[in-house]
Amino acid sequence: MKRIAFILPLFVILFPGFSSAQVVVNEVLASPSIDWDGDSAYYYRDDEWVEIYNASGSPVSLDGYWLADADTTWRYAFSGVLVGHGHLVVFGSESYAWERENGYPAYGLSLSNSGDTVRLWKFVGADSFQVDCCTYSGAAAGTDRSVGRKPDGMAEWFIFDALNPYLGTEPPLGTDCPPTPGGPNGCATSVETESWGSIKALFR
Ligand SMILES: [Ca+2]
Ligand SMILES: [Ca+2]
Ligand SMILES: [Ca+2]
Repeated sequence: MKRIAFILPLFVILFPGFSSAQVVVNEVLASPSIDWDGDSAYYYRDDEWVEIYNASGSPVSLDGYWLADADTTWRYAFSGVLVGHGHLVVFGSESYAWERENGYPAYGLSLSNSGDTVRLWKFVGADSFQVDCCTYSGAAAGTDRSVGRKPDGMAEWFIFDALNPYLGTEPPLGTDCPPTPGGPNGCATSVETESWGSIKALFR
């Protein structure tokens, strides 16, 4: 027991920004104005989304992971396996379909545009506990802005506001990066562009 008690604080000291949960809420888009779920139609309920992320390097079974809103109304139950460092998005349309299928109040993810809380729970046998929780502000829920961890899985949150710049100085701050449902948070690296640039430079 003593050894565990020692290792944990050491881990926190070495990785102070790292979230201790294995699967975390990684990015949230509460106020869509475009077709984010790809069904060729915009709908305020269906095009909201929540991204989860496996912060570990190993696959995690998502059986028993449930998504809930501020007052712990169940919005979605995950299944399948999330690969190490993998991202998974739940759109409002999927949440709505799950609620209807399973007899829950059907409102989709129900992410308020004036600030809200997203909860990730885990059921293990008869036990259940909250794995992760994200409360966002109204500024972070501006139209087509997402709010999330950067880098993925870490403790610091930013606004991904390329589609609707957030100029405020109150954190979480804007990044000029676009929302990234299902992909790493932040601006995509331009490795390919840079490589091509350096090849061209050789022939100048
Ligand atoms: Ca909303
Ligand atoms: Ca849509
Ligand atoms: Ca993302």
